[in-house]
Amino acid sequence: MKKMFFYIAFFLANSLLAQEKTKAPNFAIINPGDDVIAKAAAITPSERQLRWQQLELTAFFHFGVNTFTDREWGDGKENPQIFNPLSLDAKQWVRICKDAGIRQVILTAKHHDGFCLWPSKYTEHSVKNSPWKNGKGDVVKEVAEACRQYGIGFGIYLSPWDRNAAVYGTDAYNDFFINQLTELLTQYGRIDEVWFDGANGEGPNGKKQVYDFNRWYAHIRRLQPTATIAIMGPDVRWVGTESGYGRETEWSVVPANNLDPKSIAATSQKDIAFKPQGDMRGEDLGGRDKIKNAKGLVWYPAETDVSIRPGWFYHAREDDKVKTPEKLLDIYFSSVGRNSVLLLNIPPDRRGLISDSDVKSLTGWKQLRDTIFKTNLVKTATVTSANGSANTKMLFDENGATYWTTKGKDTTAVIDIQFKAAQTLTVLKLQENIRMGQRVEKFMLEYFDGKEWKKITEGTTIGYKRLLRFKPVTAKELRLHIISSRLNPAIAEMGLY
Ligand code: FUL
Repeated sequence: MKKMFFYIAFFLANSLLAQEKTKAPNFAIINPGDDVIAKAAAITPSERQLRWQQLELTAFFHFGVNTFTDREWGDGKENPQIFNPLSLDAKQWVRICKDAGIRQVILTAKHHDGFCLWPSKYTEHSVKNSPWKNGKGDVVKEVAEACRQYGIGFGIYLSPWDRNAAVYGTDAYNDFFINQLTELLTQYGRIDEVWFDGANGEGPNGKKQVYDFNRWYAHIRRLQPTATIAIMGPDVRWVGTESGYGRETEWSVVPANNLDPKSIAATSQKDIAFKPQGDMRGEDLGGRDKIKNAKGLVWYPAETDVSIRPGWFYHAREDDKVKTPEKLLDIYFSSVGRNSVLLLNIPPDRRGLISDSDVKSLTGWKQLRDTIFKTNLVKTATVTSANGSANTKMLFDENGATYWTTKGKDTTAVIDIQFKAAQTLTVLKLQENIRMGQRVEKFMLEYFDGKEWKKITEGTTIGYKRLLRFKPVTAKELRLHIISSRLNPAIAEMGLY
């Protein structure tokens, strides 16, 4: 009996190990003669990237001394005495986000002014020298606890540029930064995202700071292995604009010039731990033309950051400039609906509360989304496909891990949708099972008007999620064409609303 247990345990341990071993890396080195298109199509996100992508909606809280000086960028010379949010309620912040469907928040633990929202041991420029809670307060702790209470993710923004630190501009700053990271990554439970922007200035010595990013990444991987490192980091790419509007063609697999075998050998991991280098700002980053001569490819998905107000920090004068629910909806379609994660900034005010105007917009935005996406009409249709797997139910089982695909090596497909009675439609939703990679390059939706087939809408990439709005169409019969795909398309979800 004992022996039997031993064998079972041994077998289980081995199969777990095998699973771990077979998990594909989130990058590929391209060698001469390789089929680069097939290789690109087989690259999949790391576990942490997959978790992050599924969040869809995340929020930023820009809060700090700038909230009290009414500025966007502080110079580090602020008197900590100005920081006094008398009604600060982090639970209110997080509850409002949760009610709006947001699944993770990122707090500016330290912005460019160097003022720390936690009582860091390494600087005097922090909450510990403010009148708020007699210097005993800790905003990072309060937000982290609220996130745990409401069951949403928690991330930190730690500005590399620090206009207060005396050591900025010297090697010692990299140690100082590691110390601050250590405090944040060890004292507040699980951290889900670490967000670095690229701002870089000169220190008091007149020298530009050289950031030791690779050392910081390794440190984060060690202390918080499940955290995504965003923007100036290996896991998440900046979409390239702060407008809220991402690319129509958005590939999560992009070329990386610095992905040579030597740099890969330096990371013993399957997921890269350095920032991929290449054109991350063009209109199409991963199309066939862009990858045909690539030496390396990496899964590096886009994040779209935008503020609900003109500025990143709260300014009373912008209370009447809060984005409307309709504008936020448009941003939703143009970020989440374009294979990106939305990072929406909602800055708390001087009281330490999210103001009414922002709450009103967020509530309206959620209502608009709920109304549009209430019923997926595909669920009421007969869905068939001549060259695809018979199990078309996978297309609307609300499970991103199951998928419908084509037979043999077919990279094109036609999916027929037949309603019992004509339906009026305005939105198409498509999702690929990105656990298989990102594959679709071109698709088109059409309807039968009684005489002929007419195009409703079309697109290029799908990725994790693609949403397309169109003028209302009333039809009984529709067809989705997958016109081009890198390998067999693996469609996880389809929706019509
Ligand atoms: C930028 C900063 O300079 C802005 O103040 C803001 O924090 C934005 C999200 O990142 O780089």
